[in-house]
Amino acid sequence: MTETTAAKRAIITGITGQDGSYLAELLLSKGYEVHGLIRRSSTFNTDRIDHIYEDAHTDHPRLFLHYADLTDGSRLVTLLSEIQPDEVYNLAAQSHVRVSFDEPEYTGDVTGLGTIRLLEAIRAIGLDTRFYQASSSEMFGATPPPQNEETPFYPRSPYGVAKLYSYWITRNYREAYGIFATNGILFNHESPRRGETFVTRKITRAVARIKAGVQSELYMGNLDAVRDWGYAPEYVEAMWRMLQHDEPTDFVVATNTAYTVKDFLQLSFEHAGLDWEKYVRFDERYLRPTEVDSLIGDPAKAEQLLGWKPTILTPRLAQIMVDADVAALELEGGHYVDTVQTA
Ligand code: NDP
Ligand code: GDR
Repeated sequence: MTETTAAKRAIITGITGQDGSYLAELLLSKGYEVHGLIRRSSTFNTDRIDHIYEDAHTDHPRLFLHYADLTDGSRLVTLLSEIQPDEVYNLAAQSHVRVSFDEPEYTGDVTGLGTIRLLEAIRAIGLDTRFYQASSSEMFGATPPPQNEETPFYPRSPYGVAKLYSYWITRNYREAYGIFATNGILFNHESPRRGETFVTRKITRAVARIKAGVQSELYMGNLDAVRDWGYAPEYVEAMWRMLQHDEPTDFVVATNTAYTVKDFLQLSFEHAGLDWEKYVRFDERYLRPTEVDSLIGDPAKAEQLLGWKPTILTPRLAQIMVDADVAALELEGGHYVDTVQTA
């Protein structure tokens, strides 16, 4: 007799985002049934997952999409009780730091209170599930590097403050109710799927356009900020490993390397044979009222307890992203649609 084990069932909030799309791929490759929460939008917003979507009418689909929003608590209760997931990955957020200064209340509602709505749904239903919270190095803010799990927090934006609420409420529900709830404190991680208004993608997309002759200048803010940039597909592997660990605890995920925005400009432009100083201009609208000067993470705990180690570091990352943007532009025949960028 053959023994069959039921596939694990996971919910991913933020499945249409950079990380959600890579995590969905990873879980599907491991045999999971994946349920993604998506927002209703007036235009399609599933570009990053279209290649893995299976029509519900096909035989045995394993990816299901449900309309939901982190501001709608009753919808979360309904969905969680219907789906009965083994694992919940909370990746949804208003995730742009600069935008959080423009929309602080909304950011608090989604990026902060959204997490308690999910955790309350789990508690109220009495679900036996494992919970992953997408915490951020932005919580360290003004505390100097290197940062690890013991470093004191000092957030510097409405986004960072909202993430800190989510971090603590995740710990509180773990301690108060015994929920298997884990914080992954992830440092910046990028990929060709990175949103176009984050600094790395803004740069690599501009490099492709400048090389193709469809853009002549790139307006930027603070070039001196130091970041620890890793590769998103490797970071979603760390998320999954956290929920397979035998006990819930919090982990820093980072590469322990440091580059400035200026370094990233240089690496990206040079890869395309261009001199960044000829094209980059300053625009103060890209500055933040309070900046996070330097984030460099120490991932020793993740390496020791999860066996997780990054292999793609910033110089290679810049090349991967430039190559992908150059290829995407060629595919579109050089006619990249110009979009309005205010962040
Ligand atoms: P993205 O901005 O690419 O994706 C955010 C996701 O959240 C999108 O799917 C978005 O939907 C969804 N979302 C936004 N608002 C709501 C809402 N009100 N209700 C439901 N869903 C919503 O982020 P990343 O993939 O880069 O990051 C994933 C998570 O990890 C985020 O929480 C981010 O803050 C956090 N993080 C990211 C780091 C990074 O370097 N990338 C580092 C540390 C933490 P839509 O597509 O419709 O906009
Ligand atoms: P960050 O990422 O704020 O670290 O948050 P972002 O790429 O937006 O900025 C990184 C650094 O670059 C500087 N910068 C600019 N940034 C943008 N976006 N646009 C510019 O033109 C520009 N010029 C200079 C910024 O001032 C900053 O110092 C990201 C997000 O993914 C969060 O959700 C996540 O939690 C953290 O990383 C870890």
